[in-house]
Amino acid sequence: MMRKSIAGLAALLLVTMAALARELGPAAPPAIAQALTTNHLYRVVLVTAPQPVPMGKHFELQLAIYEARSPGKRITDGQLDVTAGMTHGMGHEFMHGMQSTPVVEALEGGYTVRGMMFHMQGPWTLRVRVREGGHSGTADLTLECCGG
Ligand SMILES: [Cu+2]
Repeated sequence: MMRKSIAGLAALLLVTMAALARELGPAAPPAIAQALTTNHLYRVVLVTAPQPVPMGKHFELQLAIYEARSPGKRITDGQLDVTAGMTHGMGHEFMHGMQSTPVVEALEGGYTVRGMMFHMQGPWTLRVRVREGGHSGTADLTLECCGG
């Protein structure tokens, strides 16, 4: 009898917590995407992105760059060129880019990308070129556009 009521209480608590979680929205941080540059020199990590990405509005991203061979070593003094476009499943080349020009700023050991804007529903490719100490590498990450 006692055990049953404890189980009942636990179930009630779970239901309450689930309801609360629905109300507060997902507790988990935004999905983190990452990719190695094609030459395996750098790991490009998408630290934050709006979830969902807004349609036809400016948004910003936070990126962090690590040395691929020493996972803990951040590249804080690199130059980042960030572009985004859609390949429409036609390979590597963009069928079109964005209608905005993103600006990258190195900030607190990471990189803030402002002025991103997606104007079409579907998977976008975020193409990040890292330049650092005479080396460079390019990585593609996928960002879905856009929330309902
Ligand atoms: Cu498109």
